[in-house]
Amino acid sequence: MKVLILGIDGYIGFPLALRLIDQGHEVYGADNFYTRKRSRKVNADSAIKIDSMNERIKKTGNKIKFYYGDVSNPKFIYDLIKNTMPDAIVHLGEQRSAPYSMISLDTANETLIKNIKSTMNIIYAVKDIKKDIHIVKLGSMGEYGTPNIDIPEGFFNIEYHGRSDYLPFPRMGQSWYHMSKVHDSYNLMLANKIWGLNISDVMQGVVYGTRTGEINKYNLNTRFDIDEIYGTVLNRFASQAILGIPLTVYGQGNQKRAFLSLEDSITCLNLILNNPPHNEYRVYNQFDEYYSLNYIAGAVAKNYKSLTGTDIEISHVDDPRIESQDHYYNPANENLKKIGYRRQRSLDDEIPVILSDLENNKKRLIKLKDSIMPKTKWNK
Ligand code: USQ
Repeated sequence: MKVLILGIDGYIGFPLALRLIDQGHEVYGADNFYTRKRSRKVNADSAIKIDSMNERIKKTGNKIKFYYGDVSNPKFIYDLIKNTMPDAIVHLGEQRSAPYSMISLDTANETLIKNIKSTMNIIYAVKDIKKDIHIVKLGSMGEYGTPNIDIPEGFFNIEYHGRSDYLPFPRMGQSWYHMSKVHDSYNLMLANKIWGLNISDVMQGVVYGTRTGEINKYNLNTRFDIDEIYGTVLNRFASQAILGIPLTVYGQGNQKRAFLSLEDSITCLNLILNNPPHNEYRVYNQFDEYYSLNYIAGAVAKNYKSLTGTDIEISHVDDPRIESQDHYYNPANENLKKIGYRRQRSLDDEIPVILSDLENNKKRLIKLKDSIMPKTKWNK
């Protein structure tokens, strides 16, 4: 398969590229290093050192063909698709931080406009150049919000005033970032309806971990963010444990979120690539299990204690976000299981590995300490 990965320099993009080259696929990638730049802009950095893209490519034996550019630029996307003519495009090239999108009007607009534009560029370029390309688009479980009913995969049967229909499940993003993904989903749905494009829209949960089989094999790290803007919750808790500071559970900690390991995330994307839809808009809820934030904090503290014998304090800081603190949560994830997904790495498999990788990077962690406490508030 010829696969074009947009956002190949990112946390998920790079390990996905390694998995695909390892399986013998032809891999093309594009990035404009926005995450590296934006992360420096908020005085943060990857807690685990990563190589430059040139170094990365060299270490894979030049198996990745890389294009530098911005996915929100239509000309760049049209040229890229014409030059590579891929079988599949994996779109991971969007601004991916909810807190970043909530800093100011500028960052809200930047997130909404660039994210939505990038997906529209892909839709039109695929329609105009090669209509059978499989578009794999990274969305978010956060698109659904936390409704007081079960969450299906994209669509559900509904009865209202005596009539029934099969409709998109309501989407209720809780940040401008999540709203940008909601808009993308509707745009992709429409593109499929009008032009019959082949689309897999992936509602991914919160990813954790430092490693995959190929990261180990090629000895090539992926980025790992721990700051209040780019770090995701479990990765942040693990770094806080290593720094000996209390874990920052936001609010009551009864908020529930869907999670999966980095290894499982890459496996799921790989399964999706191997099972292209035909003229279909297909939604996958991509996660392994859902947990409360208190459970996640407890799992990090428990693993830290069994590795070091030391207790870690769990603190409850004022929630900087506007989110339900205590709610029903029951999302489905049957579609990935139907195409063969089985969990490979559980929380307790992965947390000790993360803690040990972070211990080996403690000097870098100490330098990033000031970026940890939440400063970006939703209702500022
Ligand atoms: N949280 C804490 N303490 C922290 C950081 C976060 O309690 O130190 C809480 C947040 O309040 C939230 C939950 O943990 O309730 C998840 O926050 P997060 O920062 O780990 O994840 P989120 O902002 O939702 O976004 C991340 C990725 C995004 C992806 C999304 C999947 O950055 O790209 O789409 O996870 S999901 O959460 O399912 O929407």
